[in-house]
Amino acid sequence: MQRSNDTIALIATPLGEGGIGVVQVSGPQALEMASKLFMSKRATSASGGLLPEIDLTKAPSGSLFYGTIHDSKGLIDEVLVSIWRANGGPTGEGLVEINCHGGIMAVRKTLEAFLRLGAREGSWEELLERTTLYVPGGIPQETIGARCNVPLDLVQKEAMLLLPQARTRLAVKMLLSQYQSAPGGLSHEVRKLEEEVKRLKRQIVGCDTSETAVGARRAAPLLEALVNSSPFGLALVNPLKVTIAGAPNVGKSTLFNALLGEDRVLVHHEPGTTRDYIIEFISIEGMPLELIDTAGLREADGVERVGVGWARELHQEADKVILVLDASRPITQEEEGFFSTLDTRKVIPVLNKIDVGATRRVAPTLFPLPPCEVSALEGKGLDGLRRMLVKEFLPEIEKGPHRPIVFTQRQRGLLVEALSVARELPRDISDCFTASEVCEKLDKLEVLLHKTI
Ligand SMILES: Nc1nc2c(ncn2[C@@H]2O[C@H](COP(=O)(O)OP(=O)(O)OP(=O)(O)O)[C@@H](O)[C@H]2O)c(=O)[nH]1
Ligand SMILES: [Mg+2]
Repeated sequence: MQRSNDTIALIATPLGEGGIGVVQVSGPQALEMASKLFMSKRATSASGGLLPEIDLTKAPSGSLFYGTIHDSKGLIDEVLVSIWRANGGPTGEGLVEINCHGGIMAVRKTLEAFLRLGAREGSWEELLERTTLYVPGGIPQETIGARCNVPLDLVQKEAMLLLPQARTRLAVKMLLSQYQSAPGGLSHEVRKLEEEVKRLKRQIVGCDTSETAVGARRAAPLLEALVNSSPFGLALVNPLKVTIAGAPNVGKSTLFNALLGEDRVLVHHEPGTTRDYIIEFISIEGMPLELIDTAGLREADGVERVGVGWARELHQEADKVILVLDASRPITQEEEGFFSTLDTRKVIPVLNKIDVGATRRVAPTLFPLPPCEVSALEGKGLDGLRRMLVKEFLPEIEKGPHRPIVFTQRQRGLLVEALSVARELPRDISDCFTASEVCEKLDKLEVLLHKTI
């Protein structure tokens, strides 16, 4: 692994009110700098004379110390400091993590103290760039040297960068699974394929070209399975946008609150109550969804007109639109007018207020899907609607998060390309391909697989 020769320091937690704030320092000078600023509590609270000060530069990797951080002006904060040495630490170089009290001042001043000693202010992405394979629970003694200082591959870095934004437990599990690079993860699967392509390339010299080509063609179904996992993986990390559309007063906000499980937005019997749009995240079967309540669609004036304009734009951009109809009254011409402006493929029709009386059937030709019958007020029929919202992901959810799953557009783009190259290879040995044609395709395949991880 290439070592960086500067030491970076950064605030790893969001600045603001909170219990703790963490400053991380990584690089060849990290431990030395920390030992200049840190004073252990053992040295200051001894009952029978002072104990010798702890020397962080000599302390064992993975140890944690309680004490204080000082600069030339005096005490900054009472802290916990953990340290890792180059060998066996997550960044493959000295790493110090200072757990300060939360808030802005203590964390900022601690960072500044390191910057004054020569550290450069870095970013979390930069720290990740230096991060090597981390084995939870520590690296077993016998594998030290073999496994430590293995830089994270691209897939692992992407997983780490996306983890803080994960909104559901399923998304976290999926990302951790891909991060661990163990069998069953995306990197592992792609690396295996790459090794196989390399092996076939070596074999092609002095061997039957057609057989090699047919062997390489076996990559196609594996790549296809990876590409097919991408809608699920992408939706786990980039929640689908779901808007709630409909005429004023049909119960959009009531439904929004019911799906969210709290009274987040104002509900009123007067049409035109919601003017702004309101965004909240919900989880259905572990799938994160961005749910957006909007103004009721109708010809309006003034502020309401602006809200209706926004609503129309949001429905255009949405991945899915829950179209709410009022079961207690017939569909109006105005409603039919805006139905025609929606992309019917993404519409999930919902017939609300079924508690009021006999439900009215919507013409089956109007939308590809039959409407979900619900009472947002009484919470009836909501499970059916929830299932409908994640219908296409149910088989993937069933298979679980611990398998190779494509979760970024970058990975998807490269694997789609690799799949099309694999498909160009012959299915059986009767197809005539020259050795140089097969070699060219294997080269392309190898490059694409290599770029993915
Ligand atoms: N009986 C019954 N009433 C409902 C139901 N859902 C909503 N309502 C009532 O319908 C009225 C309008 O509800 P809202 O949720 O504010 O309707 P909206 O579509 O958001 O209306 P706008 O914001 O004006 O576009 C309120 O009086 C609700 O209590 C339902 O399932 N059954
Ligand atoms: Mg409303």
